[in-house]
Amino acid sequence: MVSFKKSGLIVATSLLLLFASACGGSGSGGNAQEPANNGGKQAEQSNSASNTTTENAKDTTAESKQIVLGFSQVGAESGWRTANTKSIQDSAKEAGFELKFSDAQQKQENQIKAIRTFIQQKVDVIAFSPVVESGWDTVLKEAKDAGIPVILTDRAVDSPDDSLYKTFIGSDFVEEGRRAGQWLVDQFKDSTEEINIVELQGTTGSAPAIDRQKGFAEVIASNPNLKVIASQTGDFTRAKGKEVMQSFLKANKKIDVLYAHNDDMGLGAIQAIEAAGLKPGEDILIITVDGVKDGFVAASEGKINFIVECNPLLGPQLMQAVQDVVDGKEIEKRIVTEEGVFTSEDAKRELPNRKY
Ligand code: GYE
Repeated sequence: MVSFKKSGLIVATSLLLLFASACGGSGSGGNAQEPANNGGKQAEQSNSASNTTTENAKDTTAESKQIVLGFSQVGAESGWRTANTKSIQDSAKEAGFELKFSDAQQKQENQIKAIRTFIQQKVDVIAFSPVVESGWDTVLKEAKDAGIPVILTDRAVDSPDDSLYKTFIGSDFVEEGRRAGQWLVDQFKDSTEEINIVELQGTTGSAPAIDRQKGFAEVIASNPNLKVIASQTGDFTRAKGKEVMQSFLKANKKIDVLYAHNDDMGLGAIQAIEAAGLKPGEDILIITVDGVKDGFVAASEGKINFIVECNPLLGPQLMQAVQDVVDGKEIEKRIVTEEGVFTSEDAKRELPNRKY
């Protein structure tokens, strides 16, 4: 096993809390100025608003008919997802929207069905977090033809036709992978021995799994000693994370580092590592992504060494985008969320402030 360099940790710690560094901004802006096409819905709405008697004549929007938002969620696979769902439900309530919420249980076919139902119900806006990147063009065209604007949240689609959605609100997953890789590169910059890494990937074909792998691989390539010796999906769940880590441990004598694409898989893997009589965070260094409370607890105990934050609280930004689309305002084609990174030391400090 590789001894963990404390000095490196301290240096990393002092460099951290890079909130809003690479993210926080408006993205490329390439098509950012594309006018929102509301397919005639806005006209309908302002007509009905003008028929409504208002107490405050100036505030016509507040008197408009209630906005109906259809939202298709991936599932309930992780702590991140639970926090994301709550954020969406709370923010819709706060915004005064009617939310039609559908849980796809991690199945694309369920999401497609839900979107078709929303189209039939003539909701004002459809938002969804696509479980995988591919295979959305047909149903998105159906929404477009029905004049219902679509907003992507959390995960992207790989469709070349970006007129099929108004915006994509979410993290830069490649950057998250790079941050994970950079921490590792920094830890082992003076090391001459081979470092064996195992990787627990997220759901196969999902944007965060593809991008977190890509960003990580890109950065660790700078040090040929850093070798990914096994990489398999754990579907973003604790149970699968544990199961796959067990098989990694069986098949490989020397594992120095675990990179898990989310906290939940990392937490499952910790159970497997402990059951094998090893110390997570010492015998095997652990890097995860998300930063949910349970991840923070494990990090503050030294079992996770480094967490790359991925913010699930997308509700307020989503509701703002929904309102803007309904109002016919121009919105950015890409809205990137702000996030940071945390070592065990940071996690100890931050834990009491963690909201999810
Ligand atoms: O990291 C993971 C969840 O799409 C960003 O999905 C999200 C990911 C998150 O299951 O925990």
